[in-house]
Amino acid sequence: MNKISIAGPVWLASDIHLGQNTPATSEAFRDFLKLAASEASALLLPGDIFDAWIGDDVAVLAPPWLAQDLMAIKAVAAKIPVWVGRGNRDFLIGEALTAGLGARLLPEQALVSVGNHTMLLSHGDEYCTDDVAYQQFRAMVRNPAWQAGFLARSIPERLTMAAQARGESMAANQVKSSEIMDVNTDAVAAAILSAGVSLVVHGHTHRPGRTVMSVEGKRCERWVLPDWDCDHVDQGKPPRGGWMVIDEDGLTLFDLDQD
Ligand code: LP5
Ligand code: MN
Repeated sequence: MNKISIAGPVWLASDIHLGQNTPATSEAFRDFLKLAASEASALLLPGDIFDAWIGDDVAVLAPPWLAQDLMAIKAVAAKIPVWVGRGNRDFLIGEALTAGLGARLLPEQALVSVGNHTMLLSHGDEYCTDDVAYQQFRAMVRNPAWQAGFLARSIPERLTMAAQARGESMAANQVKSSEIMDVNTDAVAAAILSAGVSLVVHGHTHRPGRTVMSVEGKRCERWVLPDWDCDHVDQGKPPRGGWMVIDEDGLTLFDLDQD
C-alpha cells in the first residue's frame, strides 16, 4: 500500500466535476484553491475534479475554461504539495498532467497519515460493488488496452464518446436505486481489514458525512467528501460543495458557504 505522511492541516476535496458548462462551480473551486494555498500545508484531490477527462493531451491546447482551472491548480502546487487523484470520470488523468501542474499523482488507494490520524484514501467507486453495471464499465475503461485504443482516437472523437458515456450514465442512474449507488459495507470492511486501518475517507457517492461502523468488533469511521454544484440555482438547487480539513482537532467537513 502506498503511504503518504504529511503534517497538517491537510485539505481534501473531490467530485468538483469541472466542465465548460459550470462556470460558477469553477469560480467557487478557484476561490477554494486560493484559500487552501494560504491555510493548508497540503492539498489532496481524490478524484472527479473534472466532469470528464479524455486524456492529458487536452491540457496542451486547453480551452479557456480549462486553462483557467489548470492554472489555478498549478498556482497552489507552487506553494504547497498537491496530490491529484483519479475518479470514475477522470480516470485518464496521467503523470503528464500532474507533472505539468507541479503536482503528484495520488495512488488509487493510499494510506495517508496526518499527525496521529491514518486513513485509507481513495475515490470510493471501488466500494460500490452492488452496482454491477458500473463495475463492468469500470473494468472495461481501466483496462490498459482499452485506454490505449481510446487515447489513439482524435480529441473530437473522444469528446463525443465522453458526452455519450455521460448521457448514458445519467440515464442509467435515473433508474438505479439509491442503495445500489452507495458503497457496499462489506467491501468497505474488507478494505479496512486489508489496510489495517480504522478510518476510511472517500468521495464519489455524493453523500457527505461520517458513518461509524464496527469491523470485527473494532470501531471504525468512514468519512465521505461532498460533491460540488454551484450552477443550478435557477433549478432551485442552492450552491453545493465543500472540503475536509485534517489537523490536530481531527477530521472536519466544511461547506462552501461556511468559510
Ligand atoms: O458519473 P456519475 O456520478 O454520473 O455515475 C457514476 C457511474 N458512471 C460512470 C460513467 C461516467 O459518468 C462516464 C464519464 C466518463 C468520461 C471519461 C471519458 C472517457 C470516455 C469513455 C467512453 C466509453 O462512471 C455510474 C454509477 C454511479 O457513478 C454511482 O456509483 O452508477 O455507473 C453507470 O452509470 C454505469 C452504467 O450503469 C453503465 C455504463 C454506461 C456508460 C456506457 C458507455 C457507452 C460508451 C459509448 C461510447 C461510444
Ligand atoms: Mn465519482
